[in-house]
Amino acid sequence: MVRVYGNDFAPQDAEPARPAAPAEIEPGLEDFWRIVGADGRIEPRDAMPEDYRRSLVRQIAQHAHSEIIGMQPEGNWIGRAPSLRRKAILMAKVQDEAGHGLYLYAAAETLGVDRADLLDLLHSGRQKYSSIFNYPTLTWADIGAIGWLVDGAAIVNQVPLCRCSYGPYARAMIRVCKEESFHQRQGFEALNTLSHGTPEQRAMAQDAVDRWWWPSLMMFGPHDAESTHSEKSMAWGVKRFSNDDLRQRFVDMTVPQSEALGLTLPDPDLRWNEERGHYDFGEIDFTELFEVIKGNGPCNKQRMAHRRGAHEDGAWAREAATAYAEKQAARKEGSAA
Ligand code: BYC
Repeated sequence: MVRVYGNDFAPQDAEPARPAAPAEIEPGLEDFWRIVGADGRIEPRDAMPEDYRRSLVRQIAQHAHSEIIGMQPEGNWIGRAPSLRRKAILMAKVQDEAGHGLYLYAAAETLGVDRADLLDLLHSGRQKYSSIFNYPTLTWADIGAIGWLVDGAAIVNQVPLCRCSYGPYARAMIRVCKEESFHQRQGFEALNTLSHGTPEQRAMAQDAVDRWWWPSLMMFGPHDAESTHSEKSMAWGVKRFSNDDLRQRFVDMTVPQSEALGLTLPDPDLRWNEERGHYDFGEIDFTELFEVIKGNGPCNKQRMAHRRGAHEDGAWAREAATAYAEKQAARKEGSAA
């Protein structure tokens, strides 16, 4: 079992049956399907279907982009954190997100792509990043709500990815999940302080939860029936659970936590269903998700402009690192001669 601290989740306990391998296996891919069928790991030099490789590049790049764009809404509050302690914690968290981006770009590169090209695809709008980072962080309580809800949703989505069939992605996710779990707890703790504080602080915490709840549910993607990649991704052992199953898991885990916080989740249809053994919840506005994905969310333009600017401003650091690496390589060559 993959153990993360906080929202422990043993995904294999209830993993659904995997769609079968194709009836006719392409010559040369017998080992791929044998390894996937036996729950083993595919490594970079192993033969793999071209659409498996392409789909992984798409998902891992999108995930990496989400991590680095995800630094923006939280970075917005580093200079305005209410205490030195909160500021130090937030800085460490935002730095962790940059690290997650790096692990993920490195994992994508094992599939034969270059991170510079992936960044170009992001900057030109040809690759996506998570919808959630297109919402603004209006008050300090948003930092708590992001930690609790957004990182909470990320953990539920990502713990099963620690068991995904592609070795470098699965291994990167183990460390990411441990750190996300820590982030989720810091968000809960920050929000707990506010929800048990003055009436104004409590109102601020409730307002943040009201704004972040539905976008957090959208992070899991469209309903299963509308999910274009799920079927193949599950047959390949990349996705282990469907979008709707993970979303349900998140709701079930979060409702008791909201009760501990003394905050209300903004859904009048949310109630325990004894028969199903799960919480029922209201309809998600998927029109909003698709509009945000298309670039029409409240902060898409701002996020992309900032990202492109940061990339241009960082050119000198990339040039310096390349020059240093070349110098080191030349020195090594010189001493070997
Ligand atoms: N936002 O067939 P589907 C984090 C797209 S990082 C934008 O179900 P799939 C964190 C989807 O790409 C959070 N697009 O896709 C960081 C596809 O479009 P394309 C990111 C979305 O891949 C810092 C189309 O809709 N987490 O949490 O099977 C601080 C159809 O969807 C979204 C990851 O990236 C969305 N929400 O499933 C704090 C995890 N949902 O590509 C926290 C890894 C769907 O065909 N990724 N789309 O044009 C995954 O698990 C899966 O890729 C998803 C989607 C569940 C997101």
